[in-house]
Order: sequence, then C-alpha cells, then structure tokens
Amino acid sequence: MHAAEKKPNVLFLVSDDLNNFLGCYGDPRAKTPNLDKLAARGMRFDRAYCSFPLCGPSRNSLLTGLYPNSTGILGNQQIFRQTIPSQLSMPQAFRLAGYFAGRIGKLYHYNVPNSIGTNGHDDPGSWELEINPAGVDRLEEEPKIFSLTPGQYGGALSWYASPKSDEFHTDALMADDAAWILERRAQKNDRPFFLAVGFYRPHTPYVAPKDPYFGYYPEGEMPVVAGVKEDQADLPKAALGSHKPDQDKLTDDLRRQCVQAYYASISFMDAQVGRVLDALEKNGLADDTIIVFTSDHGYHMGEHGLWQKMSLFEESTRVPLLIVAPGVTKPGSVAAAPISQVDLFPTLAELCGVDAPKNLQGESLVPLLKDPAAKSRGWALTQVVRGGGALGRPTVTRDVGSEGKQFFGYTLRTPRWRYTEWDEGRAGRELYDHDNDPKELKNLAEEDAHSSTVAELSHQLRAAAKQTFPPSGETPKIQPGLWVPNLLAP
Ligand SMILES: [Ca+2]
Ligand SMILES: [Ca+2]
Repeated sequence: MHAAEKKPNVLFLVSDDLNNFLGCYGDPRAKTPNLDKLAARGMRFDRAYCSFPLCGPSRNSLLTGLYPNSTGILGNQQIFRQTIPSQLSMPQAFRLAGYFAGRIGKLYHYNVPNSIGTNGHDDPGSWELEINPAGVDRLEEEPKIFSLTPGQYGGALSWYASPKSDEFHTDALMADDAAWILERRAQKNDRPFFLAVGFYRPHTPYVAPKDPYFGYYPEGEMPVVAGVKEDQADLPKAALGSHKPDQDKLTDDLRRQCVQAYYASISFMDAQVGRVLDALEKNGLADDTIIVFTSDHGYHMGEHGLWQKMSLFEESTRVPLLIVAPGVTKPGSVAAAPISQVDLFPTLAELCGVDAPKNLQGESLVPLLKDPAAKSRGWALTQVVRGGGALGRPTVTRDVGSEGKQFFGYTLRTPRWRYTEWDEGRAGRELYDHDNDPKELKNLAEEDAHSSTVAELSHQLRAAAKQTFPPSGETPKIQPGLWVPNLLAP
C-alpha cells in the first residue's frame, strides 16, 4: 500500500473510573502533565458524558455506538454478544476495513481487581491480539490493601500506597506492551492499526506507587466536601440511591486518605499514558495517528455525600475526552457543546473512512473537531437503573416503574441545564442551572419560577430517551444459549 493511501491509525486510550480531576480540566491539585500535554495538542471536550455511569453498560455502549437500551446491557458481567450478537463493535468494524486491531487491558468490562490478567468479559471478535498483564497490584499486594469492607476491593472504597515502583504495576506493564506493539507496527508498516489500551487505574483499589505519586498529595491538604446535609435536603431519594452502607464508616481522616489515593492513582495512570505517547512519537507514528483519551464514566469523591459512580450528577456522568486528529484538530482547542460517548464510533469511522453500521445512535463529532463552534446535537443523555437490584440483573423495558421492580433515571445535559427524571418524574425530578450552580447544589425542579423550563426539558428528555431504543420496537434481552464470556478469576 502506498503511503498516500494509508488510513490513519487510532490509539484509543481509556482509563477506568476517572472523573475530570485533571490539570487540563482546571483541577487545582492534579499533577497530570502528560494528559495536559495531550490536551494542548488537540481538542478538549468540556461537556462529554457517558451513557450509563457503570463500567459494563458504559463500555458496551461506547464500543458499539448504541445506547444501553439498545445493547440490552444495563449491568456488569454481560456483553452485547448475548443480546445483539451480530452487531459490529467499533474495533471489529476497523478490523473488517483492514486494520490491525489490538487490545491491552480493560476495554470491555472486567471485575477489578479480580479479572486483571484475564480476558475479563471480552469480545474476541473485536481484536486479533489481546494482552492481559498483571502486576504486583493484582498478584502480591491485595492482603495489604486497606478496604472499608475488609476483603473486598473492587466495589468497596479501598487503597494502598505501594512500596513497589512503577514498572511492577499492571498499568505500567500495559504501557510496555503498547510500546512493543507500536514498535512492531512501525516496523511492519503493512496495515493501519486500532490499538486500544484500557488502564485499570484509578478504579478501586487505588493502588499506586507511594513514591512519587502519594507524595504529590499531602493527606492534610486533601479536601473534604462540606454542607452535605443541607445539600441533600432538596433531593429525591433516588438521586442518592448509589450510596453504599459501608461508606457510613468514613471519617474525615479516611475521606482525606481516600482522596489522596484516588489522585495518586490518577497521576500514576497519567505517567503510563505519557510512556505510550512517547513510544508513538519515537516510532515516528504521531503524525499518522488519531489519539483518543477518555474514561468509562465519572466518579464522586464525596460530592452530595456520594462516592464512586451510579449517580446522575455531573461528577458521575461527565468524562474527560481528549482527541488529537492530525490535520483536523487545532492545538489547544476546546469544545463546549454537550456530547455523548456514543458519538465516538461514528466520529472515528468518519475520520478513518471505515464503514460503520447504519444503526449507530450517536453523531459524528468531526464538524466539532474542525470547528468547536459548529452546530451539534446540543444535548447528552445519561441513564441509570434504580430498585430491583441496580447492580444485579436489570432488564431493558419500556414499562419502567411497573410493579415497583425497577425504574430508570434519565438525565439530560444541555449547555446550561441538567434536568433529571426518576421513574418518569414519579420518584422525583431535579433541575440545575450550570450558569449559576456548577456544583448542582440547588434543585430548582419544584420552583414555580422554573416550571416552563422543566416542561420544556421534560419534553426534550423524553424525546431523547425514545431515541435510545432500537427502531424495531424489540427491546434486546439476554438470550439463553448464546456464548457466555470466559470468566473469571475467583
Ligand atoms: Ca469503570
Ligand atoms: Ca441540593
């Protein structure tokens, strides 16, 4: 193939449970020099949102370009091959277009830390090469990890300042593997590549080398969110439904340690991103490679009294998104339009001239990449499930709330507002004015002065939610007998 005909490569970097605690997003504490440098090279999306603030549903959605109501995946431990088996995933579409597609670490859902070093709930059809390293964080250090629920590390708040340096940890081993693949790809230079690297940090347990990363964040200087009781007074119960009982054990000292370890894990992950980007540069690939960096959903560090994910507040739904597209994005550009991660598949397909399935539900961000003021959809929709065991086996249904078994929360983000309905409003509504209340502290939904805004946004939210279902009218369900992914370390 002649160089002129060659399609661009894609380096797709995704972090796990990372919110916007990054220097390039204005965080006052974060030491993230590599991601800051990446943001300066291309476009930073300031209002990027996941479709569902939980690993499995979000990743299935992002990698298929379909909302969770169309993948049928509303919980972890499941994959879209069990619900919509013939749908092409994004990396699979690239493979069919002649790309080398490789995966290192967590792209589809994994139980962290137990599935580190395995294929997790992977989709083999998406890749021709999969690499699953495991470092000391998985293999040696678990007995030393502090956890709010002793013995549990993935769901419970848990952390450890490791005495072992970077090169022993899983995310650093993944950066090594990425560098190796990039070198091989540059040598062979036969096909373009789609290389996906899924870092595990800063997902719990927050394990990172003590030196230097914990030292960047002195425990006594870590913030503790104040005024939680007053803030919660105007909230429907469902808005706080992601609270876990063991989090009542948190003292302010533990909160500060938790925040410190979360930040330390972010800086450690940032250093590994830097090593992958250095390898891209060193192998002469940077000018021909589109770089995407994002996370699978946002994360709470005590805002509204919440920790981790599964809420519909800004902190849990918003994700970092940086895109460098050589010849398309301008250095240091910023897009303020609300966008969704379902938009990534159509975007990369357009940038690379790859045929995408016709049923994708997002829209290409290429106009925004060229001009951040370009017209776009103007909203992003995120959903979650409450009741009926939201972390168990929720199912897609249009009859939400019926029989009191489970109900959906939907939240719509526009440039100015966040509007949320729980069980179509029957279990509460929330309205926040981001022009005046970026922390979403004052719920305006029941105030007369805002009734016309609520009516308008409610109409818009329901129209948007309708678009998240497949046009056939059939809601996807787990089909018995279909391939069940290879599981799992105990
Ligand atoms: Ca996650
Ligand atoms: Ca409030």
